[in-house]
Amino acid sequence: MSSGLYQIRDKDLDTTLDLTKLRPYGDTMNDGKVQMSFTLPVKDDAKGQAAAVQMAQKMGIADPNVALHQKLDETFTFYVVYGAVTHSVNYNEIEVLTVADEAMEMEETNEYIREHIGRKIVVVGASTGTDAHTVGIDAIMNRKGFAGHYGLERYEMIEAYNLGSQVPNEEFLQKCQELHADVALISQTVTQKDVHIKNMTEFIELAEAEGVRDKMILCCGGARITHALAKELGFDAGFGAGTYAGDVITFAVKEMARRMGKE
Ligand code: B12
Repeated sequence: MSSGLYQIRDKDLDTTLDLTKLRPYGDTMNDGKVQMSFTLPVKDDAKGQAAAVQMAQKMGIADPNVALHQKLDETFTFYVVYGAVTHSVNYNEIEVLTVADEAMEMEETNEYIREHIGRKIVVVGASTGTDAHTVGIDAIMNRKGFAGHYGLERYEMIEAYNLGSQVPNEEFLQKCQELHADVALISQTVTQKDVHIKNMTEFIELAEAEGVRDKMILCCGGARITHALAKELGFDAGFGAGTYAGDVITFAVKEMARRMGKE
């Protein structure tokens, strides 16, 4: 290997990382390189590509390059554009509200429940309101689990009830009461026109009106749910994409123990 190659790399490589001006990393530090994709309702030709370039420039992308233009049909074209963002963010100033408890393994959770709660706990979950998406709540509750993480139905110290999808708030709350739920899990996938916010707010109001809000740990989840949003709506915790059963149940059992003073 010639030393010349290393000299070129050393010269070109800006290794200065400034977290107050954080930028995406492509080939070198701070180069701001990103790749994005979108569809324009125009035909696949040079004019369409020029439109994609302008669109990227208006989004703050410098030197946009159309890496791919793919005809979808006569009047729709899919673009992949590569370029450098001209913006940066101050990483040091970012504060995020997150669930602090580190997820326990299934056996560890069972042991924690035995030791701190002293009985099986009841967990009731559903996709509520008009939401028909079941995969998220199944990932958390189904015995076989998701991506190698067992679901709550498999936990020895948990009685888990998955009520499925499109369960009205009233019915869900009634079932929680009938089953003496310790933990209620609500899944919300569709967020169009903020339908999830309306539905989850309605659930909290209902629980408060029935005087049962504080009898259960209330958790919600879905691709666009954050812990901050959940707290704002009156839930105890919220979980987004990439959540496993261990994440939510660790929070729930530790919160139960905290409330019982048996942490
Ligand atoms: C499969 C699917 C469907 C299927 C659902 C079948 C079923 N049985 O679930 C069908 C075809 C029915 C469907 C219908 C619709 N869908 Co759809 N669907 C999808 C799709 C492709 C996958 C969703 C999924 O299964 N993800 C996999 C799971 C594992 O991920 P997850 O849900 O995020 O769950 C994880 C976390 O969020 C979290 N989590 C989720 N819930 C909970 C709950 C708790 C308590 C906790 C702790 C954690 C947790 O843990 C899970 C595991 O990590 C997505 C697009 C996509 N690729 O994501 C669109 C998508 C969700 N659908 C969408 C839409 C718009 C619809 C429809 C409105 C379309 C229409 N116009 O009819 C309808 C709505 C029907 C209804 N009434 O709800 C949009 C939602 C956009 C938005 N933000 O609102 C998406 C994003 C597609 C898109 N890009 O537009 N859909």
